[in-house]
Amino acid sequence: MSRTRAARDTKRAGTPTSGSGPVLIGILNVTPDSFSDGGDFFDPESAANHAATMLDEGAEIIDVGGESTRPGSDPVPQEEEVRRVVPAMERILAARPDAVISIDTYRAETAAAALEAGAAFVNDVTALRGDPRMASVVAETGCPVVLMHMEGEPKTMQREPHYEDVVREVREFLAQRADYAVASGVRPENVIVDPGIGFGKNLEHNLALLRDLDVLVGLGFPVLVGASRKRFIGTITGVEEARERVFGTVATTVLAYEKGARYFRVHDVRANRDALAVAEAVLRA
Ligand code: HH2
Repeated sequence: MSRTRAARDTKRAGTPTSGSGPVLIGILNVTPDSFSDGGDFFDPESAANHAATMLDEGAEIIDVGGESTRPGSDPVPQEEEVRRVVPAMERILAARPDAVISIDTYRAETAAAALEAGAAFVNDVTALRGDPRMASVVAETGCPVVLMHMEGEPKTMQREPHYEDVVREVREFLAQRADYAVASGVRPENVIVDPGIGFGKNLEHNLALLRDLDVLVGLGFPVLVGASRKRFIGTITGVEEARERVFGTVATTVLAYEKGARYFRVHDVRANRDALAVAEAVLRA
């Protein structure tokens, strides 16, 4: 067994999904066009430096993505996605061999390349619908997978999203996708579900999902929330600049934690870590 593979398997066995308490996932967008930090970490060295900072600030997982899924974005070719994420991951793992890395992709080939390079998690915004081979890659590797709800696709998803009952529909979708994952050989304890804040949802939909997050927690899988710096926070606060939406983001993190969410995918690790530490202390007092 290669050293990378041995280290990776040890990490998978001890992934934070098996513990308790909130888990912060630091976002690393190796893209030129992400909505809040596009271009900032496009070269492997700045990506690795930023990952190290987020790990030092309290992130337990680094989520590496090579394609923006912001509203209106276009897909990038699969080979280009691999060219972006794998060198960044290798650089991170060379500097921090214990880092737990998640790969943010819906493509099986990209996931397989990232897992081979040492990733321990797959974050699939299409919940295994984007590529028919993704479920078997995840099942064969035995790694945790995030199944996210998205209505439509990034290019068009924010054009008048519509639901009869957004919470019920998202719950049903996630239950079905979890069933599909398990039927495809993914272990139930490796399934994480995510309402997909901002993915085919207007302000009202996002607020309903955050308010009723306990309904999704009731599915019995750990819940991940990715609200960091998103548009709806700017709509509420009037903060136009995405990277300045940290205070609004922290409010979503604390409320979601109180409702039972377990994973928090954030850009600003330190602010969310401190907020979660205080929230956890109060809830456990
Ligand atoms: N949000 C984004 C990307 N990936 N994955 C999960 N599981 N949940 C999310 O809410 C989520 C996600 C979008 O945010 P970001 O990565 O900051 O932007 P971009 O897609 O423009 O790179």
